[in-house]
Amino acid sequence: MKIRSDWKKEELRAIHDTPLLELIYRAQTVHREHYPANQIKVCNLLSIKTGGCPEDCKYCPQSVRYKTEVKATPLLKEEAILEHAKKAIANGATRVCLATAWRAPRDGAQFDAVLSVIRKIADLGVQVCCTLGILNESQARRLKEAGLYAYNHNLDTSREFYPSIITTRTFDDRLRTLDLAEKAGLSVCSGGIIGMGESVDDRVGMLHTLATREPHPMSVPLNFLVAVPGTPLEKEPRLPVWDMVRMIATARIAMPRAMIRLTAGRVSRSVEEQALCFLAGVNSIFSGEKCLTQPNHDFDVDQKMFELLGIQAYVS
Ligand code: SAM
Ligand code: DTB
Ligand code: SF4
Repeated sequence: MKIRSDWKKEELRAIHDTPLLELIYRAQTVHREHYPANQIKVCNLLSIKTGGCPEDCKYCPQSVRYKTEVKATPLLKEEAILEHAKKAIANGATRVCLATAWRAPRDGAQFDAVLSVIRKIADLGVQVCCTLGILNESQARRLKEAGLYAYNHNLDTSREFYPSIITTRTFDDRLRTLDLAEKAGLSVCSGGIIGMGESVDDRVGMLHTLATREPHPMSVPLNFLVAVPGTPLEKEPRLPVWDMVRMIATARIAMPRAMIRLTAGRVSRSVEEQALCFLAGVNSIFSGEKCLTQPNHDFDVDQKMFELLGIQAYVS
């Protein structure tokens, strides 16, 4: 089937609302046309600069505005980052993603240190991704020159709901960074969070923005909100897995070639729930003991799940 970037919001809403079993069947059918069955890409995340962020993203325990257990720490040393990356590679990760609690990188010693470590991790033979906030053109270019493979920058939610979640930067700022990353030749990774109190129209709206980009993002991370104590969203109710399954399946059908990544929130989900997500079109996860600041399944736990489900690590 042709890859489309001309989706109407109503079409995506109709797909999203399809009876569940038919929706999963459709998504799995599309999945198998574009990707091998039973294979999941394993990525690994590392927060290289934690906490102390000036932004006000209501879900985030790293914002200085909220009183959470996260302590601000300086940029990790290169050796510590490399050691972490080597361990992830030894455990089967084929992509390592480095994250900083920054609004945007500031040019100078810290950004240069990030460029240097990207080069060294890329030399280990793995895809390197990073998520450093808002980029300008020269930063995007220098990241590419340093050997960066992908840039992660999430839309997080719909254009309409966005101001209820973040006020310190706009939805259009986000789109601009994605455009710059793409122009610099970086693979674009962009998705969002569900379970923040948004409506179904907001969820579909976010997918619509992603699926009408040309080309589509190569990776679409979908996070379950981790409701962290101290953040304004700490009391948000736990989301039924069916909501995530519908999002994943709609994303898979609308963006058949994208890697759909099940990201934050897996630790509080059973193997059965995760298997439903795989069936609906997920073909990538983050593995390793931490997401950024919150717990995640370590490699051995995911390995057991893979054995149980007969899944192999997808190498791309
Ligand atoms: N500071 C940079 C930025 O925001 O662009 C990069 C790191 S930021 C933590 C990366 C993404 O993590 C956010 O856009 C959001 O989608 C996700 N995230 C952060 N906290 C989360 C939470 N509590 N639950 C789910 N996803 C979360
Ligand atoms: C993404 O979409 N989710 C990851 C990664 N990209 C950077 C981050 C999840 C963070 C979850 C909360 C925490 O661990 O602090
Ligand atoms: Fe800062 Fe990123 Fe957290 Fe927003 S999501 S508060 S920009 S670290």
